[in-house]
Formats: sequence, structure tokens, C-alpha cells
Amino acid sequence: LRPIPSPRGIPLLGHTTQVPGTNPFAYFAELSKQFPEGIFSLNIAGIEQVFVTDPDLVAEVCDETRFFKQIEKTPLNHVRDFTGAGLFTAHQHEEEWGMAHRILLPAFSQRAMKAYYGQMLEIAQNLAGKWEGREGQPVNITDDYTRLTLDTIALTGFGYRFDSFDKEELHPFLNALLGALVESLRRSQELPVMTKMRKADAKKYGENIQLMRDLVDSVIKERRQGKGSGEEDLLGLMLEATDPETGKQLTDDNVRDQVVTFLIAGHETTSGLLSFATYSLMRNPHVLAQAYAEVDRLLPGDTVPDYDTIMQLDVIPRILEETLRLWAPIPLFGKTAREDTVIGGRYELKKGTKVLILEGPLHTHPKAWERPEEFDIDRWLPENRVQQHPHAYKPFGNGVRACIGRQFALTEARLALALVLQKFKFADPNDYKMDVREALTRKPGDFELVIRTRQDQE
Ligand code: MNH
Repeated sequence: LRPIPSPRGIPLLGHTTQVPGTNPFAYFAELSKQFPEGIFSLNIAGIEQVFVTDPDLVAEVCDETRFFKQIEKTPLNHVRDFTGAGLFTAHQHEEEWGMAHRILLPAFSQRAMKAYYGQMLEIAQNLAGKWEGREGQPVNITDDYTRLTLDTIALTGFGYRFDSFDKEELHPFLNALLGALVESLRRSQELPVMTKMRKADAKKYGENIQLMRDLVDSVIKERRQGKGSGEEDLLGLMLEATDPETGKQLTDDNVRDQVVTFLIAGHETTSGLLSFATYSLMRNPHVLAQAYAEVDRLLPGDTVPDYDTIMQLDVIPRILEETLRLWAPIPLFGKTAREDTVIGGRYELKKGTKVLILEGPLHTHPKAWERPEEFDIDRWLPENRVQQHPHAYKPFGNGVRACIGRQFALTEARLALALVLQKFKFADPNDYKMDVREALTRKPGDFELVIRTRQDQE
């Protein structure tokens, strides 16, 4: 047995003061370079956290008989202040998790995506419509992808229209969400006595949470009053379905927590994915050319993309896979040891130890990836995929608590990217330098490009 390596800390405070308040995930990834064994530990706010980046260690931590997703003593316990027992932040042992998981799983199958497709297309066309009116002007790419993904999950999931493309400002829901996310993350990185001293921040936190809940309550009320009742969308299912295992229905409070959860989880990450994908295409013109060739072949002229065509795409889905490898929007996820155990044959973990899987370093680990920093979509050709390490790529997490919205995100992102590339060219006159902004997810900050319609240039 060997001790888990750790950087020098401070008595009592451990490493708490070394973790920066902004972009802590980038700090963890940077720190991992000092630990080529692929494992290190930090003591943050009194809790020992073990970080793993080696794919063979990750494989062990992804064994669900030995590790599980624990919420207590993690940042997600603070996120529960606004998402409660929603799917993302429910305890594994909470009845709500199993009920909502069983009720909602069919609504996230690839078959279900076909039913949402018409509405996904409508919102993607709103994005294209906005950009057509911005010919030659700089556009904040990430903000518009955020409008796209927020409007899409709200319309397909709950029949609610944010109409974000009609407004210059982003919806107040997003500001409230960002404020709440930042505060919850901050609370998880400081000692509780510090939190108690920040009275004004606590007040603002309460207001932000209330704003999100009020919006969701109005969405649910609208549905209950008959507007669109009987719908088979997520909200319809949650209000009407009975869980076959318990014979019970979700409570009103839980439905509210689920809607808040889906409005957040259903848009943050996908808008990050689309932003990082667009950035990667700008840096890799030969890949961009392949993508243009694909959309010009499958969607010539002004062909409106239908579901079957989107499913035939090959280059665009590989761009998305490679983007998720290099720019995973959720840069880490946590698992907890069920019992005392040993990983890698030498590192002892006590029952309850928190292990964090760092996706950036994992997705570029030299053991699993050749030319790891290179944006190479051919890694995702079927013949190359089979040689991949089975646990070196985890953008959607692992096991029963892996992302339920994976097909949703990939369908939406394929369509959006295909439509955007069918119609637009981008220029980057200011030579954008990646400036990652972290909340619970990460996105490029202040990412602006100049938009031109393709017809005008050709
Ligand atoms: Mn998603 C869980 C990544 C899109 C809804 N998601 C997770 C986890 C990761 C993740 C990682 C596991 C986190 C953990 O272990 O703590 N999700 C993504 C990425 C994208 C994404 C990278 C887009 C790209 N997610 C979506 C979309 C939806 C969604 C879209 C909904 C429409 N995700 C969820 C929910 C969970 C989740 C709900 C929690 C599932 C559970 O624990 O049962």
C-alpha cells in the first residue's frame, strides 16, 4: 500500500485556501499535472477529496458495486437549495430518485427524440432567423446558443415559451440561476462560519431561488389550468404518470424541483457544447471544411433538415464527440466508496471517501489517447473507436446516475450545428482567446464572432 500523494497544505485549513474562488476546476486540472500517478488528494473545507485522472483508476471508481453518487458533503448538497430532490441532486436512497427515473426514462429514448424534433427545429430556426438579421455584425455566440437550448428544453419539456430570441437581454431566469450556482459553489468551498457572515449574499441567494421557483410554479399552473393538459411531454408525464414500482405519483413539490432541474441541466451543458464546438471549428479549418461538405451534400440549398437526415449525419456527430472530449461542459463528477477498498492495487480508500473524476485530464490521458491535445474527429470513426480504453471518456458521467438527457442533447446539438453551418460563415477578427468561465458547468466567456450568410459570399 502507498499513501495517496498530496500537495503541501496548511494545518487545520488543509488546502481550502489554495483553491481559487474562480475557475477551481481549471486549477484541479493544472494541479493534476504534478501527479503523474493519476491520483492526488486535497483537504477542502475539512473534507478529504481524492482526484483521479488515470483511466485504469477511473475504471475501478466507475464500478457501481464499489462506488456510488453521494450528495452529502459535496457541492450538490448546496445545489439542493434550489433543485431539491430533482433527479440531478436526489440522494440515491431517496424514493424520489427511483420514481422520477422510472417515469421519465422512456421520455429520453432516441425514439422520443423524434416526437420533440419539430419543436427543436422551430427553435433552431429562430436562431438562424436572428443571425440572418445580423449580417456582418459581431454576435455573442454563447449567449445565442444559451437562448437556443433554454427555449428548446422549455418548449419540448414543458410547452413553455421563453421567446428568448425576441429579446436583447437574456431571460432573468438565467441571471438568477448563475447567481445561485456561483453562491452554492462558493458555500461548498468555505467553512460554514464564513457563509453565515455573508448576510447580503444569503439574501440575494434566497431571491434568486425564489425567482426560479416562481417561474416554474407559473409554468405548472398554466398546465394545470388546462392549457395544453394531457400533453405527453415531460411535464405531462410527471403530472399524470404512476410509478409502476411504488404505485405512487410524484408530489407537487417534487414536480417543481424536477422542472427547475431540467430547465438547468437541460440547457447549460448543451449550450457549452455548441459554443466549444464552434470554437473548435474556428481553430480547425480542415474539420470545418468537412462539416460544410457534409451539410452541403445532405442539406443542399435551403433544404429544411428533417429528423431522418439529422440522424444520417456523420461528421457533425464526430465533431460533437471530440468537443466533449477536449471541452467537457461538466469537468468533474464525484463518486463515494461504499466500503473500505483499495484502488490501483495500492491506494487505500476508507468507506465514505469522496473521489472526483477529472474529465479534462482523463480525456487527454497519454495512456488512452494518442496526440491527446489534437482535435481529431477521426478518433470517432467506428474502426478507431473499438480500440479505445473503455473508461477514458466520461462526458456524461457514469452508471445509473449518468446523464438522462444524452440523446436529447446530441439530437439538439446535431440539428443546431447542421442548420448553422448550412446557412452561415463565421469570421474571428479579434482572434478570440479561450476564456473559460466556470459555474457548475463551463462555457467560453465573451465569445464573439462575426456572422455572414453563406449565399452572400459564394
Ligand atoms: Mn446531463 C446528469 C452531462 C445534457 C439532464 N449530465 C449528468 C451528468 C453529467 C451530465 C456528467 C452526471 C453528473 C454526476 O454524476 O453528478 N448533460 C451532460 C452533458 C450534456 C448534458 C455534457 C450536454 C452536452 N443533461 C443534458 C440534457 C438534459 C440533462 C439536455 C435534459 C434534457 N443530466 C440531466 C439529468 C441528470 C444529468 C436530469 C441527472 C441524472 C440522474 O442522476 O438520474
